[in-house]
Amino acid sequence: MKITILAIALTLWPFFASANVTISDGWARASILASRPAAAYLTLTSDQSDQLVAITTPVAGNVTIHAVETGDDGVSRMVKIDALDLPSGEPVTLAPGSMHLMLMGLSEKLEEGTDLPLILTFASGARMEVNVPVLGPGAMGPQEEQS
Ligand SMILES: [Cu+2]
Repeated sequence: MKITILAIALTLWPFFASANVTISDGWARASILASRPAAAYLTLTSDQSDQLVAITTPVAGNVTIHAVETGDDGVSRMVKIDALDLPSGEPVTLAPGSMHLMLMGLSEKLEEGTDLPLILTFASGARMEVNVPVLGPGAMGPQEEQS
């Protein structure tokens, strides 16, 4: 397993051959206020088809996977994804302007220079814990998104 950032796979069901998922390019954007949602991004590559079904973090009450869709009226909206498909061997990228992890109910704002722990749960039963760096607030920060 190629470890690009700190990633520890915890297998909940030892009798299942769980997919090997590589996480890369993980980061979160520093948030201005704890009361505003924050966004985190990463790239997932699974060696077997799997689904990302849940994300938790000790620092936020709720984490959802969002996609951004542009409606017929030309207005972009965020759409919740309950299970993110991870096709075998194909990188799935969450990046600004597109899919992202939305963190709601932060216990404190995300401080630039710290690490954000994320616990990912997959349909296969595998669980991974990753720490992603919190980068500075940017022009496309989550505070510009309408949720
Ligand atoms: Cu969102």
